[in-house]
Amino acid sequence: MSSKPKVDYTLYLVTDSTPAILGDKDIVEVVEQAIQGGVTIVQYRDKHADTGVMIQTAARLHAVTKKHNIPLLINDRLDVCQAIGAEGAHIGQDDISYPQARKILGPNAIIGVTASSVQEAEKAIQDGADYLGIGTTFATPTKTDTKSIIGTKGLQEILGATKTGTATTTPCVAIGSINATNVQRVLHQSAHGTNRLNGVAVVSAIMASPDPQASARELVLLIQTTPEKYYTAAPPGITPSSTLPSLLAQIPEIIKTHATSSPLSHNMTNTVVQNFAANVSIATGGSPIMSESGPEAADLAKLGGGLVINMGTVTPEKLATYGAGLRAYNAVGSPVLLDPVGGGATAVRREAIKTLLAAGFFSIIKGNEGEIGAVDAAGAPASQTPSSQQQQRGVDAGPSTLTHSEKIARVKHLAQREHCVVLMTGATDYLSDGSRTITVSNGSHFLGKITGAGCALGAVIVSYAAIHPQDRLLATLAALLHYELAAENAQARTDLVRGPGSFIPAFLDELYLLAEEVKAGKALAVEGALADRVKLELTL
Ligand code: 3NM
Repeated sequence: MSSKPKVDYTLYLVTDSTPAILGDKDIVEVVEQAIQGGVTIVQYRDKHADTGVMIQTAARLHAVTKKHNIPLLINDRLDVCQAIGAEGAHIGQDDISYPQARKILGPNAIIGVTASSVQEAEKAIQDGADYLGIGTTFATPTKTDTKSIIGTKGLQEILGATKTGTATTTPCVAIGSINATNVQRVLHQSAHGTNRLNGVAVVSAIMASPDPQASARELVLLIQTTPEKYYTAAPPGITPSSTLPSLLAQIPEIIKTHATSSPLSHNMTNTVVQNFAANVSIATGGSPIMSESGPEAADLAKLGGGLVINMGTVTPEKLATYGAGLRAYNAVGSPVLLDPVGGGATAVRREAIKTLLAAGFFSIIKGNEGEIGAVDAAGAPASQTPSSQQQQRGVDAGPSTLTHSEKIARVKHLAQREHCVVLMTGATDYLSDGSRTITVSNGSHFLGKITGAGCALGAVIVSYAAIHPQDRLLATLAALLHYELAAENAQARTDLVRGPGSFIPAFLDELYLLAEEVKAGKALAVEGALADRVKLELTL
């Protein structure tokens, strides 16, 4: 080898020759088709074959990769690498050490190292590895002896550490159950600031595919189409408003669009609030469906609405259903709101939050202070002791333990970590997308005296998020203001409202009336009328 080739890690194919994955296809044909589909680097990995067979297969593969000008690396077996003159090798933590491998293969070989933790990553970088294969991202039947399943949180932690550590630019690819349904969210959720994965490594998504070329092409397209298109508060090319007057000016139009387009509000919600949440959604102009069927979610996700996952009465069976719903909506890029009801109350709920955060991407996370604290703690990197873990009593928020500036910091940090919109409800609501943080001090004290007020708000937010994908923070704000101004209007009806019981019907009326008036151009649309009524503060 004359000099080290420059490597494109975008789509890294790791081969597998077992019948369960390769079937009766020819490995060399599969690899060639995959390269024609866009694979940029290939690793030959075979844990079972005899050395002679490995050398033969590797030589055939090398002929193909050389023809397409793509590097071929050999997993673990430096002897096979040397025998056929491959461009390099990939070594795991239990294989030969990196310095030994470098000594054997020489300075120009590409040598990658597997890392499952920040410590392993830092060590490999210090040693001088050419790239890191990080994971295992998600549990995979392709490799069952994996040591740790680190999820996108673990990837994010490693990407964060490799950036701040030795200021390295060592490329990183993630591996473990990555496929067309999750590749964009893996790329999005693993990002730590501007430090991102350089690519993904896959086995079964291509090797087990009946059409490896088409599968590779689809993956490359997904990798190259910015995931932000689906997942960020504001998609690429759109600069969201960042002043209060400009945000407020858009709210009447958003309320009007919502009230006239009947967006679907799909609720996988708790049994206590289903009826109330459905009525609230209808009153605002939404079209609610309270379906808790995993198989049905894929069809419902195609209807352009949003999904609420509300853990209020979570059970193991429901958790599986939530996962199916989450995947279905993520696959089409429609919004999903997590309402981690009672998230800090029991170990089961804390675990449920962890499972859900690992299972997919939430566009909006909404909860009271205790619940947001539980989400913060559940997704914190393993190396950090979460400061936000607090015991919650029942599903109520409990007494606040944070100051105003701590609350701002909490929602902002969580929004940045999860790359989503976070709403922490309370007497003052805190709303953030990680760069804009808004506090809202409207509403009615009666909202704290009826059950389901928070859950019903989720049902409203998600359909607002569906009709205003340009800016999901603003969509959430519009939903929140619709909700809280209607609550104020209801409370003001002292002729009708004497307590929580009579507040509920008055509130439904006012949600409906506010939407009707905005539709008719009467309420809130008059210059300044909205600004006069809401108490907002924006922190950038
Ligand atoms: N290494 P699939 S996981 C080869 O975590 C390999 O280091 C892993 O296969 C690691 O894309 C894995 O089919 C298998 O899930 C990945």
